[in-house]
Amino acid sequence: MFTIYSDDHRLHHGKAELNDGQLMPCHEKPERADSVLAAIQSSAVGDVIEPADFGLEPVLAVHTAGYIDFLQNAWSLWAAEGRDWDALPLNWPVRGMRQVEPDYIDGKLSYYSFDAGTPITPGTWQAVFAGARVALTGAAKLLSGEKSVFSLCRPPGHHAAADYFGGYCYLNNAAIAAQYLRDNGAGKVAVLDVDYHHGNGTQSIFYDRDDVLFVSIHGDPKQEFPYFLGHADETGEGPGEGFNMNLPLPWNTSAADWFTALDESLERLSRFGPDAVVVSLGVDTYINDPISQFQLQAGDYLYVGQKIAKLGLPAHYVFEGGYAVEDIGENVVNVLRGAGGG
Ligand code: SP5
Ligand code: ZN
Repeated sequence: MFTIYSDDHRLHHGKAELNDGQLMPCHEKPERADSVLAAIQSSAVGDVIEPADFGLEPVLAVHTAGYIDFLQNAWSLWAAEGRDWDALPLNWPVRGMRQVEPDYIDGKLSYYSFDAGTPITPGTWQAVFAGARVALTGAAKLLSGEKSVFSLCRPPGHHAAADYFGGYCYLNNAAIAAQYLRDNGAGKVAVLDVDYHHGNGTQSIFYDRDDVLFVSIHGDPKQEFPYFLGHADETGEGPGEGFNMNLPLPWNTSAADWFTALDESLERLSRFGPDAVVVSLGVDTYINDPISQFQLQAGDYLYVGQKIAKLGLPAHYVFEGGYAVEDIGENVVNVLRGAGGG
């Protein structure tokens, strides 16, 4: 199985996220991709290739022009104010406030974000645009007949919506890939999100559509980030009614209970009958993940890949979360091995 990877992810290396009431080193750091790449290179998963260029159009098929313009210019607007530390938002437009884009950069950061864990740095745009190219290259490979591919995207994407960033995510790589598949011949696409956190961005992008099914297994938003989306009663709207499925699970969920949810997800996915599946592959469901509370062990990830492969569908694995840097390489490789890559 091909892995698509670009070194440009290194251009995004945030200094700090707000966590437990303090600014602390970002969990989402370049070493995450190093770990996964090293594990792939030292296993028999397959070749690692560079992404191709797709321009901005397939990114603008998912994200608004205003948001992309913001991402491209945020750092220079921030630096023009004399700041040399990463840009972070400070407040948000909650109930009763208005959604009007401010002129000043600090206000724009607030308008286009939902948390204080997702810094914008000098190289963020270049890195996230490269990540989108990685995901698009993976999608293109699937369209040209590959059975399964892995896009080693960093930073992750599934928390990013059409017009906001957060949860360490800026561009929604999985959504960009799914939309590209739709626009280039796939009639129906399913997104299966197995990251520990709810893929709020992906859900919101496809919520009113019946051509892209979104299914997610994640920490119950009553307990877990992102808190404000991901409940079981979110089933889609308008034509999309019935094409969104959330399986929230409590803290300390065992591997056995998690796999029961996976079986249910795969059953729904199968019934949908998609032409391809995009897997938002987070391995923060791992028992030793530093910010998460599920209990999967390294060997369990083999079954994740095996069960998804049993669908018999072209599958595009897109890397999302997973913060136990020493172990995420092995966990990802286990998924890909299970899926048939080496
Ligand atoms: C892609 C992805 O996995 N994004 C996750 C973003 C989570 N950000 C919030 C993390 C809050 C962690 N709090 C843990 C407290 C432990 N002391
Ligand atoms: Zn996650």
